[in-house]
Amino acid sequence: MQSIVAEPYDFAFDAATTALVIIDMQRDFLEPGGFGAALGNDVGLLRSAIAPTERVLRACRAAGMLVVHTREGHRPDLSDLAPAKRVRGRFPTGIGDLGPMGRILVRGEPGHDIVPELAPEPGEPVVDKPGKGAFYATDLEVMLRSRGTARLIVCGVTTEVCVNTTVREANDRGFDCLVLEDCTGSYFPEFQQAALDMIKAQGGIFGFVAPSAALLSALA
Ligand code: TIU
Repeated sequence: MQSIVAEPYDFAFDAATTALVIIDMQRDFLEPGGFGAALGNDVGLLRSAIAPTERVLRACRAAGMLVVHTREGHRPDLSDLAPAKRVRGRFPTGIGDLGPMGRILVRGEPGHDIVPELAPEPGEPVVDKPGKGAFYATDLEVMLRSRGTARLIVCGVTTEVCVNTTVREANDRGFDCLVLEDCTGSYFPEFQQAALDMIKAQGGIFGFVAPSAALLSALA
């Protein structure tokens, strides 16, 4: 076992039973003209997560860790899009509508792709999810359990939405989660801090939080 300096206390892990999970680092959330922008957000606030996540991705690949990528999005016929999710917000351009990067949050469209800096390599599982949590209506759990994965190192966007939802789902399923704070991002600076605090408070009620440098030095 190795140890990463984290809050509320050190996170013990070994490469064989730990997966790096990168949540929804998609053009739809990180580039202008996608879903994030359609919701009225400044996507520039999320882009600081790309470079540190790139470094973490390289280090975890070199350590031989399982790397899983997730993408939020829907089938082209929108048959997996709950009506409540489709209409929520009453925005003029919604999920399935045509935007500058193709149909918003629809699988196969340019906006649904992971940003080029973090593109999956052949053999790395990509989990397409219709919800905010990566365990809901996906095969993520069976993939992790089949490989003996016990703990997750989590990066991605947004911190209070899909990262938090996924960490809560993982925690209830018995996975130990470490969130790398600089590898996450929120459209709301006040939510960024609160979302990280919620994970590590109360003795790590949902998991652990650390800067990516702490993981990189443990793996070096
Ligand atoms: N809106 C927002 O903050 N996030 C999402 O809709 N999805 C994810 O967080 N991936």
